[in-house]
Amino acid sequence: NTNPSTLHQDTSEDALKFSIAHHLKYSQAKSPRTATLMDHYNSIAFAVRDRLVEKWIETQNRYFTKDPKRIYYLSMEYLVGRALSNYLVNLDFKKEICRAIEKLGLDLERIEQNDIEAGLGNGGLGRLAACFMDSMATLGLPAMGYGMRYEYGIFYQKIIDGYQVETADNWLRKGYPWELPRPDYLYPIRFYGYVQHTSDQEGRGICHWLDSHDDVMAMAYDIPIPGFHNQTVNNLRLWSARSTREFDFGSFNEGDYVQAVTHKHESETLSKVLYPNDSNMQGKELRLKQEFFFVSASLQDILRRYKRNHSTFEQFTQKIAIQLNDTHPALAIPELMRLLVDREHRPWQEAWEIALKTFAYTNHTVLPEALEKWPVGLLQHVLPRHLEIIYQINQDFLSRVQVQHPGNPGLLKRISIVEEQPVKSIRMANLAIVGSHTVNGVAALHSDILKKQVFPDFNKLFPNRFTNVTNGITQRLWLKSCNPELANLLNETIGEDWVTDLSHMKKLVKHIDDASFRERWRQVKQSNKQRLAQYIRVDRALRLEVDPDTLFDVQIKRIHEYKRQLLCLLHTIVLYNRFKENPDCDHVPRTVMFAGKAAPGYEQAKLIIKLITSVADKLNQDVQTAGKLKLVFIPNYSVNKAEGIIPGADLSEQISTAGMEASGTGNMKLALNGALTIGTLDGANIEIKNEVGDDNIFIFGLTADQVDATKAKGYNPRDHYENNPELRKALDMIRDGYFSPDHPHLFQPIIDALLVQGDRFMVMADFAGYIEKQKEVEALFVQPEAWTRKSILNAAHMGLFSSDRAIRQYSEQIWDVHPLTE
Ligand code: DL6
Repeated sequence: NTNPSTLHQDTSEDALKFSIAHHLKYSQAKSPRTATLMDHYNSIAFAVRDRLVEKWIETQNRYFTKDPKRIYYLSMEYLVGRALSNYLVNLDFKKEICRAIEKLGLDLERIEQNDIEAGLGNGGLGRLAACFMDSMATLGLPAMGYGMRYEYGIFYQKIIDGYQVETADNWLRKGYPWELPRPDYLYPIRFYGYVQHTSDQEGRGICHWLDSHDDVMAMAYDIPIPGFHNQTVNNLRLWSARSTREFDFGSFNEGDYVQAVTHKHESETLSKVLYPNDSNMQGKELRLKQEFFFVSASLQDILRRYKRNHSTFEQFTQKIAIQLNDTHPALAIPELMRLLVDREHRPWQEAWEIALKTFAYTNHTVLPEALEKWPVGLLQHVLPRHLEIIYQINQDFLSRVQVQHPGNPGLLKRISIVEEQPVKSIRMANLAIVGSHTVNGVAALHSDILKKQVFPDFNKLFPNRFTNVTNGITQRLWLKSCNPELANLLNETIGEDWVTDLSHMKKLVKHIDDASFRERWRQVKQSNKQRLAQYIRVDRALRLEVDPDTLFDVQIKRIHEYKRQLLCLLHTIVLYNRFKENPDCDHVPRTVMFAGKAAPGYEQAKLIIKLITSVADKLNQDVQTAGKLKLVFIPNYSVNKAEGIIPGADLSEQISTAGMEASGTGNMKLALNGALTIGTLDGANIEIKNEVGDDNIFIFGLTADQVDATKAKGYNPRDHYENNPELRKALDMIRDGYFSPDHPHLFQPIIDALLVQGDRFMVMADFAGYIEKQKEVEALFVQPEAWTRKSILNAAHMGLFSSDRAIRQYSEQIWDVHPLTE
């Protein structure tokens, strides 16, 4: 097929071959002789993209003509992972493209090594947004994601001398063939200046935002998001900062050319880099500007689209739902008010009613240090009009409450959007709650804690506002794509429906007594473990021999004290000591694996990485324990690394202090791939336990209530140290430099946090229970049949944890947005 009008829709092997060759020549200007792997990658990407474009345009046309209610998902982060492999999962011509690539004499595996990974997120929150985009398209929902096109995504983690060293992730350096620049979607974003109020001839107030400066333009880049084997291709629109000067050639001509170019450079720093903190609010001016930049561009774009079909705002809330992914986009609330009141001249009250019916807010953390607060002084300086609007929203809100609850200044102080002490600040969570019709947590326990402990006053004031939507993951990436052997076994055993309806996994229960099925299940796991072992053996940063017959014990997530990598590490040291003291003991051989990044400014987390790598150095060289215990820190954890590790895991470590992990989603990915969980009653672990049954999960430790009660009683972590000889020995080794002979006091801050500063995350209190549970894990692991049964049961009961279910719940219960497929 060489007919240009139909070629791009033709997904036959021949047409794809033709397209790839065509793009090599005409998009890359290369011949097969001079082409690099990257050229081939780009040619394949363009051939695939061509075939998405047709459906992409059709989908957008359908939305335009049918004008359904749309959901706009606002998120500062999207951790989408590798592009080509991602697209291949959902395309209904995967076989054809693979064959076309092969016929052209190309090696897909090598080409995929060049696949570009967009790391535009820190961790759970960003990966959730990416899973949600996949589910929205697969369900055929009229949805659009808005985010930031950071030039540098999450930093690249190297381990040098055992320490984390960050380098910049310049993911765009070779171009990104999947995105389409849209220089025609361009919005001015203003900063600074001051506000002046005047009135028009009829005496109505008019507000002027004057003398703004350092303004920038937001330019759109679009990335297609195809649903799985369907007709929907949604849009992920990411904003990039451009200098206003670039579009104002006059100023170049005014004289100072160099100054003008310098200014251009400075304004473009706005979308340069993703802030690498996932649980700590830093209060930096650049971050505030990024948040506003992204929100303002998205809202201007949403309004422009709405106004194409509507001349009044009457239908706004029947056509538009906006989900705020945490408070990072919460400035959308005052920004929508500004656009409606100042620009569209709608009365304040009408604008407020619109805003309230439009926004919903998802909270992702209860850690106080992660809750965003912006100093009033900074807001006044950067966004003077928005501060006024926030004050007005707060005043209206507090006046209403005062009428309902007179004489309660304590209440007003607690719920106020403005915090007076220690630094006068805007509480973004309070703003998001007051300005949203629905607020949700991301797991049952988390939503409960939000209602009862974090925002109890709001819950009383707005009893119907708070709800729960437990997180989910897309099985297309986290099973079908990352674990093809297991996917094939499932297809043969229960059919392929699980790909779009994960509840079908429960059909596996019927096969649990089939010994040959169990054998095949084990073989799949073993083969995945071998692949993982091979990676660890050949990876240049690791080069370590690990035995795939050992128990693969995995903790992969951001490094944070509340996630308690230390607990897992202490257990590893205990095992080491036991093996050394009693070489004949019958402990099960293990390979403990960690992976995760620490926020660059989070010293304690970085020291934990150094401790892990130091223990690993000692332990992996010890001939006495060789073959029994290995410890691996896999550097630069990313979506792609997770895809490699998860299918090979036996044991999933989900051991956060109860009450602190909002949900977790790694817990779901690992269980779906047949790992058994050792975990606390925290986040979604509780729901996983309810689904898989108490006998199929290893639960230990204090509950969230017990954590509070223990702290209230006066918790003394030293008691545990003094009364538990194995714990004491492990800590003494760390303290006395056993793992850091050249710097004996290197790890003192870790010891101090546990024993001197009160052990905020209750590592000591949960230690004994954890160690005991690990014995149960071992006892089961030596019975492969019993282990396999539980592994199958875990995967079988993961139906609830599909992001398809989560998105269905959001769309029906919160957004009132419905599939539009034709
Ligand atoms: O909801 C997604 C994910 C949860 O699964 C994790 O439990 C939670 O820690 C994470 N939160 C963040 C913090 N961001 N903020 N704010 O990433 O969200």
